[in-house]
Amino acid sequence: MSAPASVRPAAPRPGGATGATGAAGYDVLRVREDFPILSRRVYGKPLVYLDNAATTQKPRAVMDAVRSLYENSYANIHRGVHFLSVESSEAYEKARETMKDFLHAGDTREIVFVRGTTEGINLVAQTYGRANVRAGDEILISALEHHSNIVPWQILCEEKGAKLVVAPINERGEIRMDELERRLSGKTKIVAVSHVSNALGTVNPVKSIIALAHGRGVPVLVDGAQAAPRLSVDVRDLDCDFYTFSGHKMYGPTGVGILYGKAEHLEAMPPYQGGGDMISSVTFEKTTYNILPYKFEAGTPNIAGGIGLAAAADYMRSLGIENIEAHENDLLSYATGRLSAIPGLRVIGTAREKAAVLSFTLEGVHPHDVGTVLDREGVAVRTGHHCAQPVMDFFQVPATTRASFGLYNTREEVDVFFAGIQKVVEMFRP
Ligand code: 7TS
Repeated sequence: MSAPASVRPAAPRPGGATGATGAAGYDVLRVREDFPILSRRVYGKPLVYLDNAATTQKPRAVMDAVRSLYENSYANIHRGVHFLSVESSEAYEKARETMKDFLHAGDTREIVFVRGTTEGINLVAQTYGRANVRAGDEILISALEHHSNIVPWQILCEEKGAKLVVAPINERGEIRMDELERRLSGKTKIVAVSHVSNALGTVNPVKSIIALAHGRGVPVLVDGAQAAPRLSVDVRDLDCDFYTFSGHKMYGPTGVGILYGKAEHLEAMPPYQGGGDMISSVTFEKTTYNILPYKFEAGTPNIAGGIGLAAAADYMRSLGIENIEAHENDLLSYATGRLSAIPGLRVIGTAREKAAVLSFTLEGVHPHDVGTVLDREGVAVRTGHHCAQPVMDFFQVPATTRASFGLYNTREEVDVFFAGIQKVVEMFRP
């Protein structure tokens, strides 16, 4: 996919410490009021939460949806004829409908509730993968992937005697498309690639990757963990075979996420886990499986999580996904501009299409020290390898400091972050 123009960071605005950044009419100060935790102070300072790629804070709308379920409608779903069970089941299925719309999918049969991205990828590896991958086959990923889009495929390869093939990246942290294309072969059984890199923020051209793979009859799984919180995702336009993401990174609850799969694949795939709800009938001789999507949803699911996730999707749509994207891109370009003035600071990941993530190293200072000093200023960032060790290896750094922006961050917060880094420089540089 050639990312839409709005994915590209806008030019920094001069001076510009204003709450209302990004899209015209996007009132970030108003938005912040929806998130009670943002008024917390840490170490006596206002919280500046810049660890959104790890997880996002929750708006009242999400907490209210979960609370309302437990206060008014809670019972186990799909099993009871009683009033509350019917009401809970209806709310859960309505949540599925909301997530179908969020992804612009065509059918709720294609929307499977999972625990999160990690489970979505493992589900595909263990069902589609196990059924279709044989000794000598290949699975193609990119060098940008989070460990959860590497290890499940390694486990499958080990079991089947298949080979994990990796498309390399360039110095900007972009997938080398020519190299990816060269690695697509008659042996490739699936391509698995992230939509947005969590370590670098690179927005990958997934639509182009999917077209290339489909040209050779190879299905594609997209890890949308970092895309769902900020980009408008249209699975039919992308034509991806699988798309998966986590609720907690898109302002929803933990322990819930979505796996979208084309019905033709889901129909043909064996089940993932066995148990209640995923069956149609059970005898000791033979069990028949439930229809889609329930075939993949064994056991009592995260009922409140699913309903909270739908509330998060509704919340994001009420703000306008394009507005969120524009707002975050404004923050990214503003922050990139400010940080580039600091001597010895190296931005890791300078892709032309980039979203919401600013990873960097500071010469002579370990990222953990940067993170610790920033923490004392009330600024929450992530330091480490970000579960993407091969990316760190490529850039020959053990770790980076990563600031990642969300829909509620402001330019003033970027200024606090910048001042914190200046303090680090003063403390650690002779
Ligand atoms: N894929 C990507 C691109 C991710 O960023 C993450 C989590 C996952 C998969 C796994 O998601 P989970 O919800 O199943 O854990 N990324 C991060 C991160 O960057 N810092 O903490 C978690």
